[in-house]
Amino acid sequence: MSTHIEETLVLVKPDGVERNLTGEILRRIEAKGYTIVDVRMMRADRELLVAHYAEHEGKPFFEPLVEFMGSGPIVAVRLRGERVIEGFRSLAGATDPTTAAPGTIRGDLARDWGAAVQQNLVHGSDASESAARELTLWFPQS
Ligand code: IDP
Ligand code: MG
Repeated sequence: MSTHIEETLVLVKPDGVERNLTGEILRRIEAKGYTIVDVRMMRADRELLVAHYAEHEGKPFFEPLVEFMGSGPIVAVRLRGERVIEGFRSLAGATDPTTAAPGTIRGDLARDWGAAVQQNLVHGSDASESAARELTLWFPQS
């Protein structure tokens, strides 16, 4: 069997920090068996957020998304494990928290609040290229 240990970027978004769900989210990650390699709490400036979400520039939810992500502290996590990119996306659940499956972070803990942007608690990189790019943005020193 070949191994495929990799790293991904997880963000506990401002709604997750505000609702005191950081511990619950990290608990689920650790219970699954992934390794937290590094963690930092920070407020992201616009430059970082625009770079992070570059793929969504021009979409109707882009500006509300950048505003929401800058509205409060974020907890950034460097996560390591076998197929962790795919595995964390599975733990997180679908983007829309209303229809995200029960058992997932978004499905159990998030819902639609009628805001312009989906407040869905977490971000997780979606591929090895985006993980590498995003980890450099959020953990420039490591
Ligand atoms: P992901 O976080 O599940 O990877 P993306 O499509 O990459 O989802 O979108 C980034 C973020 O933008 C989402 O997590 C959500 O907060 C927000 N978002 C995405 N699509 C919409 C939408 O159609 N309306 C409002 N907000 C959205
Ligand atoms: Mg995405």
